[in-house]
Amino acid sequence: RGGAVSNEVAVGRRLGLDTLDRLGGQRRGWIGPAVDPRALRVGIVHLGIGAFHRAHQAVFTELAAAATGQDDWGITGVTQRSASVRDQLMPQDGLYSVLERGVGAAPLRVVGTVRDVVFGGGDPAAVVDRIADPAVRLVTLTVTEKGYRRDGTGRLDRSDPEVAADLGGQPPRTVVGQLVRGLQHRLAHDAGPVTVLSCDNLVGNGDVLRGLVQDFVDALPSSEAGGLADWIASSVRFPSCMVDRIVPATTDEDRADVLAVLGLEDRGVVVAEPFSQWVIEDDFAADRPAWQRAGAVLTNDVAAWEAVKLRMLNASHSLLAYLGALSGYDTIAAALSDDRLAAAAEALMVEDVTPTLQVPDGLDLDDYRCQVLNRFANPALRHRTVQVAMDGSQKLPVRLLGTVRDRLSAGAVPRYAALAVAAWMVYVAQGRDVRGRDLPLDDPMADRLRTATAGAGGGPGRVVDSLLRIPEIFGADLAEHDGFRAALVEHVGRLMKG
Ligand code: CS2
Repeated sequence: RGGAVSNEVAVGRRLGLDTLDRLGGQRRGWIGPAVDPRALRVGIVHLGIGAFHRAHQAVFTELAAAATGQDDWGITGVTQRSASVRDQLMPQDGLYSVLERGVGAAPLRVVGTVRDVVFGGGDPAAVVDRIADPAVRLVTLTVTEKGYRRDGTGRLDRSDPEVAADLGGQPPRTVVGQLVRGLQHRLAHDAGPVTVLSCDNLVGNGDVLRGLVQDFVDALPSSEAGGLADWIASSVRFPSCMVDRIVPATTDEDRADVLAVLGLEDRGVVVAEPFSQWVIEDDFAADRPAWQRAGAVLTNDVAAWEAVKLRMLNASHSLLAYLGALSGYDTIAAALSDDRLAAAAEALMVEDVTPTLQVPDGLDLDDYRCQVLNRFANPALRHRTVQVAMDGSQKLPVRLLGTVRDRLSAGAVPRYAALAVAAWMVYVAQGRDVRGRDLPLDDPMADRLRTATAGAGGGPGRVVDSLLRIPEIFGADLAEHDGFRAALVEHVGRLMKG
């Protein structure tokens, strides 16, 4: 009998257009796609179709299409490094569910806006072709900080072997390579103007991406670059935007919970908090989904929103991740339940970050701070400290070092921003929590970081110097600031004692 039951789940009971149809009106505790997936045509190529995109932009896009009745904003997702998202979603006709957890959670929602998934690593030519499709008017991106391949000065890292290979004319493997080759094809086939929208946590994400695309084009032989730079300047826009939703990695328990509600197996489940926000610079080369109908804000002042979000939310998230992981807390919510850590997160926002911000119209910064802390405290999310701790070399400059520089130039040493950086340093150098458990160093610069700290010996001064002298992270200026260094040494010394 047990065998028959598991067969039933394995065969024919997986989420897909037909199995969903067969459920018909039996909808208790979940809602189906807001649009008819079969009728949707693709208008968006999304690079980096991880959990975050599926829980954020894809939902806004589906709700916008439902509000307007438009059927031409389906999404082709590109998975960059592994084929797993394609293998999860394609047998399900692109369908997946969004499981909200926490107070105010909406019912489970099945999303039908992703119509196709391409594995960029396995089929780079397909990515270029999709970007060049005349029906596509938008290319959106969530490729994380490291996907941009920037060097220490923020320009395209031409010493990166994959960037160099893409420049040499290989089928592109890097995001900027995919974009430029796609744009080149668009120009050649007269496919029309397109908007490229970065949705990653970078300062001025649109400007950053425009600059990297420019660097790539400038490095091409003039025969290839001819006309491309001009066409990009006239027909492509790179608006910036601020994205916000906490999306922890999906677990087996999440998938089991969805099976129980839906009665169908969904291998593409994404989990999210109820909160979701999107503030987008209103600068498009062609049309766009009516995202404002789904609650997004279109504005001409994204920079202020972006700074608030990165410096308040992401910075305190990182502080809690490193201090929390070192103290043996597995989740952000558990870290925040420690009064000392909660006080440090609050003080970071109040004392160090607030004086550096220009507050956007209509935002109450005190409310914002309380809301951020409440969101972090959501016990149902189980967002792991080691997940947020990933890629510190890429995240620190964006989240914390802008605050550090602004405070130092105002003549103040930012104590709590320094504490967050120090906690990262101890996380890297020590690699163990108070209970002696290993902490994973998941970072594109991991080897470099390990080598730097391995030679540092035990003392706090040596640990600080070994990392502070990495210019790709700290520039040349911060290593030279005595007050900042002294604050780091003091914190590192205390944290290393446990
Ligand atoms: C987090 C973010 O993993 C991290 O580094 O700080 O992913 C954070 O959850 C989102 O930016 C929230 O919008």
